[in-house]
Parts: sequence; structure tokens; C-alpha cells
Amino acid sequence: MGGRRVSPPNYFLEHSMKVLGIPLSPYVRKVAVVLNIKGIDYEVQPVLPGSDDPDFRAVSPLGKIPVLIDGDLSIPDSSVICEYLEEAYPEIPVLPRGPVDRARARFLEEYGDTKLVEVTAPVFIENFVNPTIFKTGTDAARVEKVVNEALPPVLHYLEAVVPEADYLFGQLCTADVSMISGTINAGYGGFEVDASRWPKYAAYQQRVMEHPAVARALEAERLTMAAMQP
Ligand SMILES: N[C@@H](CCC(=O)N[C@@H](CS)C(=O)NCC(=O)O)C(=O)O
Repeated sequence: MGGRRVSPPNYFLEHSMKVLGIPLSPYVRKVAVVLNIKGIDYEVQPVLPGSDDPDFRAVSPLGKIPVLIDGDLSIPDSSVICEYLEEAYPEIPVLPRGPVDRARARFLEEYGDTKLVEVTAPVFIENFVNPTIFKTGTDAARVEKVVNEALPPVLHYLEAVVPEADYLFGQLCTADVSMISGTINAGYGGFEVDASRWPKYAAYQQRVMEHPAVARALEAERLTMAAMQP
């Protein structure tokens, strides 16, 4: 079997907390922000989405990033990771109190992680990933269709649910990160939320991005992007 290691995956060799993935992923971002809020030390260990590295596959059965390594424990999936961190390190919470707000927060997190990422991904992929990472062309027609047709109904919904001031539930929660992550990635592809059509959401996005825990994660992304430039 060639050079396949029989020793345990090297991810476990050091006992500090690790996030496997790349900082530009919306899901890695969510985990990084939660770790930042909770004041937990970690390092992001670069693994590309879909990597077939056997050590990575051993801890990520779906081949997706992120995976959290905490001592000899490995946890895939950003939502599962954030729930684990909330339960294991509850001192600074990232979920609101009470079952009603918690249910609402979990749905908004899910909406951001699925619907918002789905409609914004083509802008990020065509305008950023393809030219910067794969050095291929951009399908401008695909981007235009997404921006004109798929994105506006999602932004209308977000405009209706985000608050005028503050965050969704007072203190910054996991859901706040998910509510803006797709548009951050689309922003890397040149998209800007039209503040004349969606003023509440544009202001909310800015506010969340300026929170120190989010700003720290975005700075790591800026450094990652700078390293990708020729
Ligand atoms: N539900 C997962 C989604 C993770 C996900 O889709 N990650 C992408 C990168 S942003 C990935 O690894 N894709 C690789 C693949 O689907 O093969 C989570 O929240 O962690």
C-alpha cells in the first residue's frame, strides 16, 4: 500500500486545538469566530476542500472542511463543532438563552450556511477561485444571472430578519456569522450589497464584520489571499 502510514494521523501529534481547512471557507470562518469569541487558542492547519489525503479522510468522512481537532478528539462539520464548543466551553456563549431564541438562531445559522452560501458561491467561484487559484476564465453570464435573479430574494429575506442595531440576539452569536458569510465570499468576487435596496442588511453586515472576533478571522483571510497572489 505504498507509503500509507500506519501511525495515528499526524493531526493528533500536538495537543493544541486545530482547525483543518482554509480560512476563506465560510464554515472555517464560523468556527474561527466562535473560537475567537470564546478566547480559545487554535491554529488553522491548511487542508483544501475535498482533499484525498488519507489522514484528512480519516477525520472527515465526507471530505469536507472544517474539522476540529481537540486533543485526541476530531469533530467534522462546522455546526457540530460550534455546538461542541458551546457545550464544552460555555463561559462566553455563542447561542442565545432560552429554547425559542435558540431554535430561531439555529434556523438562521442553517439558512446562512445553506441558502446564502448556495446563491453566493458562483460569484466567489467564478470571480475569485477560478482566476486566482485555478487560473481559469470567469463565466460572467453565470455571475450576472445569480446577482440579478437568485440573490435578490435571499437578500429580501435577510433584510426582513436582521436587526436595525446590534446583533441578532444582543451578543454576537454563531448565527450572525452565518448570516453574512456568503456575502463576504461574494465580496471577494467583487459583489457589494446594494445599501439603497437592502440598507438594514448592508449596515448589519458591516457591523458584524467589525466585531473584533470576526475582524480577527477576516484578517487571517486577508493574509491567506495575499499569499495566493503571484
Ligand atoms: N455542513 C458542512 C459544510 C462544509 C462544506 O461544504 N465545506 C466545503 C468547503 S467551503 C467543502 O469542504 N467542500 C468539499 C466537498 O464538498 O467535497 C459544515 O458546516 O461544515
